[in-house]
Amino acid sequence: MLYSVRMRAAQGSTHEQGGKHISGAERLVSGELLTSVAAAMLRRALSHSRGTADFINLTVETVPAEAVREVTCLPIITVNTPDMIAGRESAQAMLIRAGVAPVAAAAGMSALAGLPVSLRGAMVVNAQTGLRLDTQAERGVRVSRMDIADEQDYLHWLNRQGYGNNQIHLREAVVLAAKVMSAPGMVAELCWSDDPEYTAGYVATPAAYTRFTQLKPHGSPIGGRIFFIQENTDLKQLVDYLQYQPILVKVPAAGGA
Ligand code: WAQ
Ligand code: MG
Ligand code: MG
Ligand code: MG
Repeated sequence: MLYSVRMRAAQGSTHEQGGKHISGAERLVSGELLTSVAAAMLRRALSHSRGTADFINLTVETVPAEAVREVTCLPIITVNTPDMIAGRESAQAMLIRAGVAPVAAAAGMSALAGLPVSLRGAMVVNAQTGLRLDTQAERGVRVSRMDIADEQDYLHWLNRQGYGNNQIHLREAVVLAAKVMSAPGMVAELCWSDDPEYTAGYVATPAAYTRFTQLKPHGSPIGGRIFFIQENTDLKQLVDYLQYQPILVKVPAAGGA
């Protein structure tokens, strides 16, 4: 038996009543870790760079171990971009190489760049037309029920590539991207953080998780994600998979990166 632990925190009022999204997190852990993981999520909501939460929703649900599927995380590539403009150009080019139509890549990029406030989840966008398919407005689709299969293996794998212990954004994003790219019909993902001090973002494709060191202006509290999907994808099945399919992410077999 595993536990899905999900947290969402807002300021001003609840998310539903228009409060400002502060922080969210999702884990899939064993019973021994449950209380410490839940406590860490509360701490995170109460001391976040986006502000202090005054509404926190913490949800714990059991997940049968038989339902869990394993996926392998993507190789990580870092591209040092001199500024945000160069970063966005490179990211857009990478989306197109992954099979997103140029018009859809451009539409996605401007949708994310033009957000008035952060989304809490991701926009799902048609990779051919660039049209947004989910109807969830500022909520977006929130991926959950995923985690690292073995924390020590994962930290070693990251360390060997020069990604240290404190890179919590990277650690979480690599796990999320692994689940997202394993979903049926997924073409690519584009992301940058809503944490004001965190300018890096990434494009995930079936081949790699490519980070760009600057995808948004330093100090901007607006971030989000876009999932570009194939035209004929069953949207309900896809969203179900992203929200409910329990996934544990393992590192590539030794010998790989
Ligand atoms: N499911 C769907 N969308 C999500 C989720 C989720 N579980 N978590 C976050 N988002 C969306 C939401 O719109 C947030 O506003 C946005 O992503 C950014 O979330 O150095 O830290 O947690 O390699 O701030 C990327 C680069 C960091 C890491 C991303 O995102 C690296 C990051 P944050
Ligand atoms: Mg978050
Ligand atoms: Mg996050
Ligand atoms: Mg954030």
